[in-house]
Amino acid sequence: MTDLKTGIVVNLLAGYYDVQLGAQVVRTRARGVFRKRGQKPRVGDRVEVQLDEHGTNYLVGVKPRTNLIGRPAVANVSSILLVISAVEPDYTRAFLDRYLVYFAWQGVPVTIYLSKSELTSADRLAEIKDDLQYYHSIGYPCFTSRDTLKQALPDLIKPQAVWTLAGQSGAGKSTLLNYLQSQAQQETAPISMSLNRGRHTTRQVSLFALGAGFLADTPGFSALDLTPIKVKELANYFVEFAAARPNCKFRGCQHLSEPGCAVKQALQAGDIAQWRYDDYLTLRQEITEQGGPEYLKK
Ligand SMILES: Nc1nc2c(ncn2[C@@H]2O[C@H](COP(=O)(O)OP(=O)(O)OP(=O)(O)O)[C@@H](O)[C@H]2O)c(=O)[nH]1
Ligand SMILES: [Mg+2]
Ligand SMILES: [Zn+2]
Repeated sequence: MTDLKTGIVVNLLAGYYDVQLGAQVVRTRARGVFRKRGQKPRVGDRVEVQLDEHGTNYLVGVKPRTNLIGRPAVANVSSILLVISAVEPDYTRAFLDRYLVYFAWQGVPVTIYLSKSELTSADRLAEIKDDLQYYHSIGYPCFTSRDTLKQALPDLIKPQAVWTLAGQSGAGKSTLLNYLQSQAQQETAPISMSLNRGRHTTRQVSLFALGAGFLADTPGFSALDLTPIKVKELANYFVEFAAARPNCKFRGCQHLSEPGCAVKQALQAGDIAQWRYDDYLTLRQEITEQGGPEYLKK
């Protein structure tokens, strides 16, 4: 009997699992018992590895997960690093709010990074930065300089934490990862190419060591299905609404046209941004309509 070691799955490839054990990465195979139980280890899973007498490493156990997010999935996501580009694809508030609602629903904190800021006009950049100031003020740290992010991020990543890149195809997730972690050599491609091919340049999930934990590259979770969210709970995931909500007159206030609504008051006072409220209404409608938006039905 050899001893068990605990590590984290950093890569999946055709039946093999690469596991970070201390400073080294070992290639392991899963015991058949997993398949029988219908259990599939994922990148980010904390696992037990056993070296058998023939020198083969076996993955013999998966520890309980805190979450499992996206497709392909990442397990135990502790924070999201959301990459939003100023252009190509163009910055939109609606898109940003979709992501923020989704991850708030999943209970995972988000840090925002604006890419390609040098490709837009000074006026447009100022508008986007005003928005980011707002997001920052409601609790989402925002970075617009990759140098500043590179300085700050390693200290933000707690031991063993799994930070995960999210954002649209072509936003610049892999480009950012390659900059933050020089050992990562992830493929990147101009947006026109990735869109023409109708798929992401990055197609797998992989973890890269960063700070005391990891940063995962992903295809970005761009087809987010919000329809499983209960419509009555949606306002909870607009974090600044949730803060005003205890002051609404009615419990369970949906902030539509109820009297004594503190969210509507904050909106009128300019403390809640109008676009956030409009996006709340749009997402409410999407959730109540069957099936969600067209692009999820493909
Ligand atoms: N000028 C400029 N180009 C950038 C920046 N970030 C990314 N790019 C370019 O944008 C294109 C797409 O970048 P990727 O890093 O491949 O995008 P991605 O988010 O990983 O895309 P997927 O893997 O398809 O999800 C590449 O041509 C990059 O060189 C940036 O900050 N400035
Ligand atoms: Mg990529
Ligand atoms: Zn209300």
